[in-house]
Amino acid sequence: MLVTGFEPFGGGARNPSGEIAHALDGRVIAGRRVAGVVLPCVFGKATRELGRQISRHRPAIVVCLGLASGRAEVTPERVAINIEDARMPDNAGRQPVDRPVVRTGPAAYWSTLPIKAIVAGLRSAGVPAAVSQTAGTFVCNSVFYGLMHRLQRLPGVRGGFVHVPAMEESGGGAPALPLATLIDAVARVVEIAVKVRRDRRVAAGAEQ
Ligand code: PCA
Repeated sequence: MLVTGFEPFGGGARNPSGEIAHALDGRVIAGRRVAGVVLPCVFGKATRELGRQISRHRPAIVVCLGLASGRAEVTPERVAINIEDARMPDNAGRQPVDRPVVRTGPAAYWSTLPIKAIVAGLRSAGVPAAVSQTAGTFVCNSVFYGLMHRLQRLPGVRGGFVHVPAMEESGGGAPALPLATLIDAVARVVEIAVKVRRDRRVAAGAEQ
């Protein structure tokens, strides 16, 4: 199992996604050892680092995490799109506009995580959750697309992306959950991803 998060970006002091990955590093969930890694919030560099970590750990499942400030729910992403379009600079000052992630790649890739089962499992544990239909066009979507592009060559390895809300510990006015709740939620996501191979067939928003 590989779980990744990001370093802080956009002037934020902390990023729950990286802290969750760090907290889960070395844990055993559903019999699988988790490697937790923090990626730089830099277009291209983050995806290359993810690739190195996949080669190193040879995971059966990859769950990439990112912060979606403003969202109140844990949101497994349905689809990665082949575009980078940044409304603010990444941590290296890069700000691509209308640039494909992979020049010769298809328009989009679907997550191969059981996103509906994940939403239902989180809700039944009392964690607000919803399927998201877009991971945006910043570094998170770029890493998600790069992940799914790479997994085309690794049959049997499943993966996807989950955005998390801000954490209460950061303060500020954004909707937020305690970091401990987010860590538990992602542990549950990992467990569901291991156990559920065929997703539930129920419309997004009607998972429970
Ligand atoms: N969230 C940003 C990039 C890094 C992160 O944690 C995003 O949603 O693209």
